[in-house]
Amino acid sequence: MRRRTILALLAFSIFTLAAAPSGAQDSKPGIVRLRLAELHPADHPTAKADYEFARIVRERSQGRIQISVYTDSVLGQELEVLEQLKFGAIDIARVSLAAVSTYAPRLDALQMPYLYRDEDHMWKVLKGEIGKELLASVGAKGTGFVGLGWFEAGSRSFYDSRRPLRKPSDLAGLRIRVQEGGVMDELVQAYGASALPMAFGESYAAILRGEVDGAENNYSTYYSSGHYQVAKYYTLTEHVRIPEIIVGSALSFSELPAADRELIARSAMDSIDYQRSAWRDYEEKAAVKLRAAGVSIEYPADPAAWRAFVAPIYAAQDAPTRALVARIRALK
Ligand code: BDP
Repeated sequence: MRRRTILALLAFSIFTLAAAPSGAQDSKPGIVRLRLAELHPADHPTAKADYEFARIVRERSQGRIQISVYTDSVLGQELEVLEQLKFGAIDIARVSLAAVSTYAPRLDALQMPYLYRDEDHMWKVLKGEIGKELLASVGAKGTGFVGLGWFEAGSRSFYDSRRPLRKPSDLAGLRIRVQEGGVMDELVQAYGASALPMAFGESYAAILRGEVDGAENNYSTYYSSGHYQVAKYYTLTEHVRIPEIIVGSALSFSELPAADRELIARSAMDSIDYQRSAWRDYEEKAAVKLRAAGVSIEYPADPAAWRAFVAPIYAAQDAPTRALVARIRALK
């Protein structure tokens, strides 16, 4: 409650400072200052790539467009950040695609469990026609957003505080934190567990207090968030790849000339390779640190048993989502 009040005040004060388009009210004429919200700490590969994105933008604009990166959720949790993007209090956010899918439902297709053959397949989708169409759907009239680019987020797996999850029925009866927005609740329920949607920043305490038994996330975030300290059984179910997305505020962007909007969007796409390589490095380091911390990391003995639950989730999607899934699957 108290935290929310502080956040609301913070949002308000930022709003009053930034009600005018960020650049236009800068004291130095011609300088455009933009704020980017990031949930992760500064050494997380995704946050590092935010800085790289800001560097590229600054370099290409010869110092004219300056993006300040705010890490560690200081500007709010993801859904709060998206609300602030709508009225231009925040100009850019790096968030999980699941959060944005609340506003751009076509993104549901990218959250289907066991969708891709592998990481390269996902990147073929994101960097190709489908990725372009989906970024456009994020920027459709009325959403309040502009879709700028994608980042890697590995694959997500389940972890819990009770026991290794050796087979799907080990999840039965557990309470699992899921992202707010997105379709992961359907999968968790299919495995017989209860899905508790919750802001990411609240999940560590919720596991610690025993309000939930576990959660699901990628290796890097499981490590960087310290969740491994309170839920030490990590089972590599690798049930979904949910990429990160970089979104702009349609309001802030409407104040920029088209050339600047293009420069920023191109720079977001051009920071992907840096981010993917930072991601790989960090994942390797996280794996070593997790093992050293005594975390139990197991591959399921029978991966097919986990996959056997997902068909009804695909079948429950609307026709446009199912059509997109078919195109994704057909992409070689
Ligand atoms: C992490 C994403 C972050 C999400 C978080 C979550 O990087 O954007 O908010 O998962 O589970 O992997 O909410």
